[in-house]
Amino acid sequence: MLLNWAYLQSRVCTLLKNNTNFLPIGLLRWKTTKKAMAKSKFEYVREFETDDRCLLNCWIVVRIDGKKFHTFSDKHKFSKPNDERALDLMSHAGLAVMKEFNSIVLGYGESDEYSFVFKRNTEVYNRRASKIISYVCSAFTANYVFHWSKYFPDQLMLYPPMFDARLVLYPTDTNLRDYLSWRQADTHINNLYNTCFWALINHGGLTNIQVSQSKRLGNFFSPSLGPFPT
Ligand SMILES: Nc1nc2c(ncn2[C@@H]2O[C@H](COP(=O)(O)OP(=O)(O)OP(=O)(O)O)[C@@H](O)[C@H]2O)c(=O)[nH]1
Ligand SMILES: [Mg+2]
Repeated sequence: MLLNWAYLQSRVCTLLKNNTNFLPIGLLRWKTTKKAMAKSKFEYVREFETDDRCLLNCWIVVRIDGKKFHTFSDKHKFSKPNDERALDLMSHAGLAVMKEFNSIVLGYGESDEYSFVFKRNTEVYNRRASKIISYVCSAFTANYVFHWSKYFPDQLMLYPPMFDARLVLYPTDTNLRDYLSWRQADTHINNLYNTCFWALINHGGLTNIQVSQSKRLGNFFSPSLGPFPT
């Protein structure tokens, strides 16, 4: 049946190509219907769509972040504080996004998040925010899931991970640099905290609760425990 339909279509095309005066009545009717549909009384609903074109001459930054990765990392037995397989998979997905969008000039990732900086004069998707956010987020998520088994050959993916995404515009170079410094400071603070936290549990013999209840992690580090891990 499918084959016949394809055959008929190709026959019609050949006839049209060879004879410009020939227009089968069926095709004519189909064409008119399509045109009429495009201009239907329902067309007005398009007016409800908002123009979300990003302001010109601004850096466009999209940041994706894993949904409830605290739970996802526990269920999938990520090692603490940093799981190299998980970080490599994030970087693989990040790189795939950068290959997909030529106008991304910088990517920066930590933990379950990744930031992508588009060059300020990019015309990608006519700078439409919703298109950019949704494509980046779905490209990242799809790649994360698609390449999971390469990085976690012995760990089945138990449920689909999700990522949110936001788009922010930075009008000056200083703003962009400060944004990146902000994310970098976050990496540094979180890593220092997590490294100390898990060192106290794994090597200091303390419980999760004991460490959590302490106001200052530094209080725990005594000569017997050795210096702060670096
Ligand atoms: N063990 C382990 N956990 C990680 C690793 N990378 C990320 N995580 C977890 O992912 C969390 C990411 O932090 P958030 O994004 O603030 O928390 P979240 O649980 O994802 O919550 P929402 O983003 O608000 O949905 C961390 O707190 C860790 O629990 C890793 O390499 N190892
Ligand atoms: Mg998260």
